[in-house]
Amino acid sequence: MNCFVTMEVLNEHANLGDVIKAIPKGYEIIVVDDGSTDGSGELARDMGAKVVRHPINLGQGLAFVTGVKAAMMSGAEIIVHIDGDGQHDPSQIQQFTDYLKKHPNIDVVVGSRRIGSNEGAQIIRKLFLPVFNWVVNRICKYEVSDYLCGFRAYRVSSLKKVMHIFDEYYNAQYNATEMFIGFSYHGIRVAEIPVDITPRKSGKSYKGNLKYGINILIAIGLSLLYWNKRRQ
Ligand SMILES: Nc1nc2c(ncn2[C@@H]2O[C@H](COP(=O)(O)OP(=O)(O)OP(=O)(O)O)[C@@H](O)[C@H]2O)c(=O)[nH]1
Ligand SMILES: [Mg+2]
Repeated sequence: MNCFVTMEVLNEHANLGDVIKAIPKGYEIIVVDDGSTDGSGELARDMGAKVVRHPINLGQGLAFVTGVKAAMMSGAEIIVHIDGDGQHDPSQIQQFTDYLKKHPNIDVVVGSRRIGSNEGAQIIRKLFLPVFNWVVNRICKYEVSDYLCGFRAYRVSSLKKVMHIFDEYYNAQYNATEMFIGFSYHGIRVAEIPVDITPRKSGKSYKGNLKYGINILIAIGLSLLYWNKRRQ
């Protein structure tokens, strides 16, 4: 199967080299350079990744969409998404693709920091993420423990069913909620595996806590409206 790894980077020069180096052999790598000014894109290109560049910063959610489109156009069948900030362990990529290969009835595998280790998280996130997770599980009828974890693998066939949501409405930074609600409307089966999240070695999170929480609430509301409208 054609397996791709995609990631978005905004000024991650100090972290990106270690991430790319640790990606197992056999995966095509697509890096979306989301308007970096520190040479992140050039570094990725020098290390053999395909780089798509946004000349201005559009946000992680939109950069994810660019990465998915680039991978689809290159013939991807499975896409593993990983952050470029070094918080995920690239050696775990193979566990995601192995899972999909062994379980033909599963379409999306999401990493879980709650069943893995989560020393990289801020306390406030540890408190409110389970609440959002509970709400989205009730809506989707999934039983995942950490749907907002960015370390995931998708069959491209499942992404094709939900990507149109980003043509009509999008949140520049976030897209997990929209996709998961879409997956559930399409009967797409989701499983989870434990992953380990470590603190960033360099730089700090671009996402604040209050802004993050409010945006997820907005995403839940708008996704419900969007997907319910399509059902009628
Ligand atoms: N937040 C943010 N991240 C971006 C953007 N463009 C690309 N990224 C990349 O998206 C990845 C995740 O960014 P982070 O800000 O660390 O967000 P996160 O890891 O989802 O959340 P934290 O738990 O707060 O670290 C990194 O590789 C960033 O470089 C952007 O506009 N905003
Ligand atoms: Mg991060």
